[in-house]
Amino acid sequence: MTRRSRGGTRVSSTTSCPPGRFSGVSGSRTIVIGDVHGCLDELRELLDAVASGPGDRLVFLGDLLDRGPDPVGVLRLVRSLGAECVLGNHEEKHLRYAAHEARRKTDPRYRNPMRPFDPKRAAEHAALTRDDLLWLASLPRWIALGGRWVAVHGGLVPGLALSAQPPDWAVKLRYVDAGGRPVPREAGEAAIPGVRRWAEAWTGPDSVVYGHFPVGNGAPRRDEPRPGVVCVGIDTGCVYGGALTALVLPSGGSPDSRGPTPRGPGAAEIVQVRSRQRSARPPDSED
Ligand SMILES: [Mn+2]
Repeated sequence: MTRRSRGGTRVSSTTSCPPGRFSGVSGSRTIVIGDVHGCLDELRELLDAVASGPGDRLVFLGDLLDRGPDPVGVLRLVRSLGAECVLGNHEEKHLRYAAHEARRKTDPRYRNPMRPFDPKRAAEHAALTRDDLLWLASLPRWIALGGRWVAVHGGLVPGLALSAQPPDWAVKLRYVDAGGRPVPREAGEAAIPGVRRWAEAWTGPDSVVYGHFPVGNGAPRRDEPRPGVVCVGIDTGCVYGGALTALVLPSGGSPDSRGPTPRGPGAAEIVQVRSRQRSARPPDSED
């Protein structure tokens, strides 16, 4: 992996790549961006750094909302760019909250069973328009990117085709047991023998870019569970003082663009900007 500096932006590549090559690439790229969590300034800086143009496909990995300084601003920017996005567990939480509140308004005896949002999150939820909520409700759980890449927020259950993936796990999966079955986060953190990250057990055939699981040192996590099949985790904890990360796939293409010679995962590039947030540990209690 090579790495070079360009101003405040760290650019690295999964292949050795001649200097200046990146800035010469334009159009028809697929640019995948990790968990933004309200970090609007860093998102603007990252979009500048990747110099996304009209020919590029822009895909977000979910968790646009909550925690950071301007979640609603991030949501509006992503919508205004016409970008695609997979559903994150934080978007899913706002949708569930909205559904309970809507029911409560028509049935005064109904109680919203969810833990109340803290005042900041409640204010942000209240700022979401009907169109924002409809957009959130339209988000898919995974997106086939072409070139044998799939984008998902949490993870994919090994051994299952995309069409057979359990939708609830797609937004929150972290660990699987020795048989490849999903287990709760607590089981993964209890160091039970055989339990490991789903990406270490992923069976392919697609390579996967995912978010949700913050990488401690700000560098993306790369697993290659089978030869030629890679899983790249790009939640580099921007809201916790890490970095905001994009995976740039030069071939890009529409979901049905898999040709007979798909571009291999090695062609991907990583672009990052440093967080402007104060460092903080990820909460233990919330998926
Ligand atoms: Mn998440």
